[in-house]
Amino acid sequence: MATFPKFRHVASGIALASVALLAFACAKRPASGGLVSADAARAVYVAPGQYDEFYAFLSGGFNGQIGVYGLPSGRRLKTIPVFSQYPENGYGYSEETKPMLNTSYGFIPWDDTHHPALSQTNGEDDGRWLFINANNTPRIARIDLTRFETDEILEIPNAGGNHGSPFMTSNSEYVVSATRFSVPVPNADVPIATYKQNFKGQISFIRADQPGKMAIAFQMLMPGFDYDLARAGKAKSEGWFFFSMYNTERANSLLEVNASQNDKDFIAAVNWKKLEVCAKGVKMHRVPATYVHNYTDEFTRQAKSETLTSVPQFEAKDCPGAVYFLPTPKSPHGADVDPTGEYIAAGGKLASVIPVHSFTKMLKAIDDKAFEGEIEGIPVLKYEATLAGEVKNPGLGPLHTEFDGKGYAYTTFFISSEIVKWKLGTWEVVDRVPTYYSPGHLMIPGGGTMKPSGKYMLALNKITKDRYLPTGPELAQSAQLFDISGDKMKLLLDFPTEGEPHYGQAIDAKKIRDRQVKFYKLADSKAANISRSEKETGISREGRKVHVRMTAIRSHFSPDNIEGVQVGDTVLFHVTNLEQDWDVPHGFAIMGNQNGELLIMPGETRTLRWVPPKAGVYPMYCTDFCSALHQEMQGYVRVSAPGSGVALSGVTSRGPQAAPKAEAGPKQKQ
Ligand code: K7E
Ligand code: CUA
Repeated sequence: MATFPKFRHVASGIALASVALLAFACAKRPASGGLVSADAARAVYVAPGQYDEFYAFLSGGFNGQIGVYGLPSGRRLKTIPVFSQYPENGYGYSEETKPMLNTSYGFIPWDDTHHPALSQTNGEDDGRWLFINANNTPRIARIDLTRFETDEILEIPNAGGNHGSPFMTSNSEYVVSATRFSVPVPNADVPIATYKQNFKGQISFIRADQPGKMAIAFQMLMPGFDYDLARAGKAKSEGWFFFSMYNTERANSLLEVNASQNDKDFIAAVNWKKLEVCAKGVKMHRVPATYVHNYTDEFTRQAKSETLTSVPQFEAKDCPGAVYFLPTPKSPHGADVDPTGEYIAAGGKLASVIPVHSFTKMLKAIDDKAFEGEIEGIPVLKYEATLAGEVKNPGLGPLHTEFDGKGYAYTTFFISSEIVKWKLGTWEVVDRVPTYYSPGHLMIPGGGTMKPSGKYMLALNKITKDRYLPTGPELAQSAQLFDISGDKMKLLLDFPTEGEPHYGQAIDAKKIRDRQVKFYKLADSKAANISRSEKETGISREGRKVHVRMTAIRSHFSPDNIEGVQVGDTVLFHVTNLEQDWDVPHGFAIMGNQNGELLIMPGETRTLRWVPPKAGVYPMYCTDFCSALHQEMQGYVRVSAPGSGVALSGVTSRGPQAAPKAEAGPKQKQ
């Protein structure tokens, strides 16, 4: 989504003068606090000790993470770091997790996430995995929902801005990546002014159904437009995918004006079953491309990076009958498919209607060759030939639509700051509610699948203005929960979110909560530097590298007194958490460590790299309050000058030091 001020500027720039005023007027609306009744409070109250009914996963936008919340309470349960380092648990800082953030551009500690997508079975969210895109440096991540951890990241070559991603097919066969920016393919040093000759759009289909084996099945080159969002077909449109796009003008500067010239842009209908057939044929080539695939092994818990050197690729025109353009007014953003697979609703950001295409009519138009032309070999269908209907005067700035499975659609309106409910088939608006303020996506659990739950809807708002206690120049983004079980939408709750919640997914908690990994079995671990007991710990030197294999268990480290480290050494603390019980992580930090802490799950081994800068004694301790004697869980590392004769040793003393404290205390004073 564009930022608010920019959006307003575009809108006014195209003579919707009232729009800017309206946006401002919305912001001035009185808070709705008084409208929310005690019934609403009851509807979202989850009593102490009770569980929420749904897990919600909201993208963190520019924080590169995913926030996990319970619904209906809105309680935040966890942050899952995906594309950003997370010092709280050492993700991207520990030696085991650093490789997850490798790319062909080197190690990257940040990205921008927009669209979480749950894995599906038979068109229904199944709760196995969650995928999400990195928007800036194009990548897709897979999160395992038995551990709520990022396990795998695949980079997408020949893309610039992985925005239309990672939308999911009905049986998790593929997630897609549609490039936002067209770029030279292969990327090369060319004048930007040669955009029209040299820049290409690109859509990738990524195999997603086997952990550790995400791979680009095929990459299709498209005309040099900007590709925005996507949805898989389902039920009757199973086997198809729909991509929205803007900038069919192929502008490369001042897009807010130059890419708003055409009356209609397109939705691309892509028959991926047909692409699979073409991909097997002679037209597909493996072309050179450098990109990185990162994967965490389940048993070593060590992430590994592999660099790939080619990608299977073909031009859209080389697979005739697989791609069609559906003219769609005015820089469409969302392209959303209803649960029956018949209707494809577009969010024309600057359009005054919501156009809805019919899949059945589209097939007929293709049969009848109802084309109005073609672009780079891709037929353009006639607007009237595929149009099912238009929702008239729905609001200003339609963006995204989801469905309740009861014949209704819900569309967000960014500019007029509201959600509009309309009926599929008759296209009449049946209800509207204000949101506070300016929603981007909305989310109904299962609302993009064949089986929406139809009970709650969450609006994901961009702007909060006066809704919460102010916090300096940057105010929280927010989510608002609505009850959609009846005829009228009812606001129940709003809560601030972590980061910008572009889009979310939610799923019946039952599908996830009973499958949680509670700890890692020490017996099953294949971690290279594990110590399965205190007896297996040890300290060793390998040139300028010192390996400390140590253990953590309530409430001590072993060893906890380490000597013989020298300035100029790199110390690798390989800490195994010996606990074999749920919810007993230990932390590890040493004074002056140049990275995040380690947070080590039970049975897991994690490694902290430390380069001590000067001689002295360095305290280390457990950072996670793990027991009554957590505060005693501490130790020292002595660092000596280079070449000093101090022998390398690591001990935990169990004898004399355990003498009664009353005696030891006074004597040791002075
Ligand atoms: Cu509309 Cu990136 Cu899906 Cu933001 S996107 S809202
Ligand atoms: Cu271990 Cu605190």
